[in-house]
Amino acid sequence: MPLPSSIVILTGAGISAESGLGTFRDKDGIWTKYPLEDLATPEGFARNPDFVHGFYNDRRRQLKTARPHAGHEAIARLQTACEAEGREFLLVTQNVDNLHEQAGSTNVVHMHGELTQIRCMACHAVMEWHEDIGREVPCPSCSEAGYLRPHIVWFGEMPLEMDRISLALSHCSLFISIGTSGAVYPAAGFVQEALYAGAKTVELNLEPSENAHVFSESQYGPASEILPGWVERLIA
Ligand code: BJW
Repeated sequence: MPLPSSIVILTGAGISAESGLGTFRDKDGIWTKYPLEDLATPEGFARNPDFVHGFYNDRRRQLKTARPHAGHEAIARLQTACEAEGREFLLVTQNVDNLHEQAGSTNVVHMHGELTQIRCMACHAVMEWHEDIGREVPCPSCSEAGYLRPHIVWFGEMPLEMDRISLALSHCSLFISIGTSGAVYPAAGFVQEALYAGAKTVELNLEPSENAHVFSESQYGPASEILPGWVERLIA
């Protein structure tokens, strides 16, 4: 069977769980330990920037030693196979880590931003950044101190590259959702957009997500175990 003409993959925190990065809503997830409204909203950052910088500094440090697993690598292999056959392929991740890139994926859409980028609220420059940030750090672009923030999409903010995602969904023939609970919009609504386009919809997750009933095919288990075989069957 030929590969589908246009594939869109959406990944969430579950794909990075076996690389040691925490998920949000699972038992022991990040939002069970920390208050979401203090850490993932612009209002929380305005109230206590030191707390929010500390949270993202810890996660940026943790990312330095995190490595991709067989599931990330399988997605990168699928991209290579699609591009070799002239198929369209878009990987959209809600994750702010860079494990897909470490595994070899390219042109990844990070719709919720990236841990290794910062943004200046004074001059709006977005810059690569791998170290800790604090209020005392001046912006490398405009030299103002106190205006740097993580380049992360918090609740109430518009996710990034929505036009590119919507265009890909509008004509995709296969939509695959991996390691996401389906609790956060607009990402949770992508499966509906893919269905409107007539796509086959597949969920690969540890357990059924909030949207499980909408998918035409599903397989449940750890991403590192189920993805390699699923991708090999598609490529074969
Ligand atoms: C495994 C596994 C293994 C575990 N193998 N699987 C009321 C109704 C509808 C919407 C709203 C509403 N009120 C407000 C809204 C909008 C709001 C929203 O959705 N809120 C909900 C809580 C209801 N959304 C927003 O505000 C967004 N912006 C927005 O909507 O703008 C307006 C707009 C309008 C129209 C069009 C477009 C835009 C912004 C959302 C920002 C989310 N930010 C965060 C934090 C920042 C990133 C960071 O710090 O890392 O992003 S929140 C957090 O949740 C993070 C994640 O990307 C996101 C999704 O979580 P994810 O990835 O699904 O993780 P989990 O933990 O939930 O699930 C993990 C899954 O993996 C589970 O299913 C496990 O089973 C599985 N798993 N181990 C495979 N080994």
